[in-house]
Amino acid sequence: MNRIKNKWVLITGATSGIGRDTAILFARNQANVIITGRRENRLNELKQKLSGETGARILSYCFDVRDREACRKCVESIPHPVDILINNAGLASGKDPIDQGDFEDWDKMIDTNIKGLLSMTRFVSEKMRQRNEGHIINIGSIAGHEAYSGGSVYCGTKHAVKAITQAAKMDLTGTNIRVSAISPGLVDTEFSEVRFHGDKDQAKEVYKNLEPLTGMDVAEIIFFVANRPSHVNILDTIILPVHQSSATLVHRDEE
Ligand code: NDP
Ligand code: 8X3
Repeated sequence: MNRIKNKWVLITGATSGIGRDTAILFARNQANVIITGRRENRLNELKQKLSGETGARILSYCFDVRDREACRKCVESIPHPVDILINNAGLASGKDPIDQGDFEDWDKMIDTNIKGLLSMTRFVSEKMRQRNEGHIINIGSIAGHEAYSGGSVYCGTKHAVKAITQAAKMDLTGTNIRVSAISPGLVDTEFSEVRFHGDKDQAKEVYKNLEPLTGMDVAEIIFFVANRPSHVNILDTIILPVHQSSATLVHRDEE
């Protein structure tokens, strides 16, 4: 059963990876999709593709989730109530040990993964409470359930996403608003290239001799979580490739 049809779904970070595939999947399932991100050319390309292929109504807003006023302006400009907010925009920047971490990397991760997600949630949830309906879906990570060396700040931000999800669910107790987290392991997107500051070779090593998840694998789980009957709230889901068993335990085929 498709309960998503005609819903308005706002996806942050829809220019790449999980967010882009989620936008495609929801549009193919007749949702109206609001795509956001900082790269305007990619937003335009996706908007054109989805409008042409699916006939879904697509809106796009180009902004940085670290800019709180831009988040406010986006939410205030949307001409329809947002039924589902998918807080997906996020990144890892660097993988340095704690004593060598780069403050600029740390700020980027904290300001995007925590504060950006909070800004969007604050503005959208206020309106959801007024309507007594809605669904907030936060993209967490296995790194929000476990920590690993070199991930002190990234894992810290994703642990924060887990805590924010749990507390928001409690704050909204008694309303019809649902709150969920999606916590994937290794997904082959632009994530590792961004983490290693554009070093494609280093990024490739992350997925070497292993079949990672795809953005669409995760999009399908997001869709499943969003498409439950209105009395069902999935609070979290951990999704791993079959050859990944924890944040750090990965089996790779021999060369
Ligand atoms: P990608 O790098 O492919 O996509 C990240 C998206 O986030 C892009 O659309 C990017 O858009 C957007 N984004 C990043 N920073 C900002 C910002 N400041 N303002 C607005 N948008 C921003 O990576 P993924 O698809 O893998 O990542 C999506 C989410 O999934 C992230 O939260 C990540 O932490 C999480 N995740 C990823 C995993 C993986 O292994 N890939 C595993 C578990 C979780 P633009 O640059 O145009 O702004
Ligand atoms: C991204 C997955 O394992 O690199 O959240 O932290 S991992």
